[in-house]
Amino acid sequence: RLPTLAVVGATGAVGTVMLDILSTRENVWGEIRLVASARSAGKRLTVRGEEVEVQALAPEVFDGVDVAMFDVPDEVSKEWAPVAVARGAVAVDNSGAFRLDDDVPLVVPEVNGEQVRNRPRGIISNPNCTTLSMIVAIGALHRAYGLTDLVVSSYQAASGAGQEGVDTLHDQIAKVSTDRTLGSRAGDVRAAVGELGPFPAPLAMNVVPWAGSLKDDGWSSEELKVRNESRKILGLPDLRVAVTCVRVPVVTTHSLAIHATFATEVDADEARRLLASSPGVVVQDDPAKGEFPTPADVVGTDPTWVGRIRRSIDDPRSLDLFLCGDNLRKGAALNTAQIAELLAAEFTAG
Ligand code: 2RA
Repeated sequence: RLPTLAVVGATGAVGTVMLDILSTRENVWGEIRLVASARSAGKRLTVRGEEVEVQALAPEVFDGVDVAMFDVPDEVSKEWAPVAVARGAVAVDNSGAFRLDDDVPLVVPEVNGEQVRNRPRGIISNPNCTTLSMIVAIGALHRAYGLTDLVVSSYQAASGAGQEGVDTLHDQIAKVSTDRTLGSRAGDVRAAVGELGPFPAPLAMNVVPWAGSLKDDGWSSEELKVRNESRKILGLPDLRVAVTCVRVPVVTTHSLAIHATFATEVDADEARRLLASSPGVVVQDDPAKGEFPTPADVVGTDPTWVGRIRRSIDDPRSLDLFLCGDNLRKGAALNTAQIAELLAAEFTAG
């Protein structure tokens, strides 16, 4: 018997990408049940070429389910993932509700896939999209050189803030696109865009050094997630991490500029070769030909794209690089699907 999968949050931004991913990857599932809030119940969505009716979230929808994926807000996961587990499912959760729980593994299959078996609560967490956009490449470099310090600046896409973020960016771009005088006086873009939506400043014609909520000492929740999740996934509880998260006027695909320091000396050509041979990573690094990853070229693809790989001028143990990853695919739905596939293999093997 092929295992039964429930997709909770099937109608959201990540849920929509999930249905596409489930329709194009190898089919390892028997029944796929689509679940969402009562508001979306009754809608019909296509997965694997078949229309499936969305069911309202309720304890009974988990009966007979082997794996339940959650792409819902933290408070919904917190309440409902344990319900799915109590009904016999393993929960794979893409919210922040359980990521730092010691009894919940935080899994990236290319980096620490073996951790899926270590799940005392029956829950496995999927990392935040910003961590996920870099961690496959960083994990490969860590295996070779032993990571000691990570300095990260993110360039995060609007879709990280959901459909409202995407709609706000498009609305703002439409409002600033015809006035060619804009961008030359302080406040003129702010006056032109009107609604800020989920962002604290205009996103069109701008960059915004903020994502998430305010935490102690001026750090944002997003910056702390990148630090704490990287430490947990890499198994480096003392890793020194400094992060500045910035939102940029890109619809989808997060980019990160990284300065990584290792225990041993590094070599840029060797790093390029080992990244190029790592599953889930593509190296695009020929600046003489104008070749490096950009979000506009990477969006819609699965791998982490890495370029601008340089050995630090001042420290032979440090690498500087730039990478891009689709925040809705590897950054969310794809990684969740990969974790679920590891579970499906367990169930199928009996
Ligand atoms: C963002 N990482 O980009 C968040 C979404 N999970 O805002």
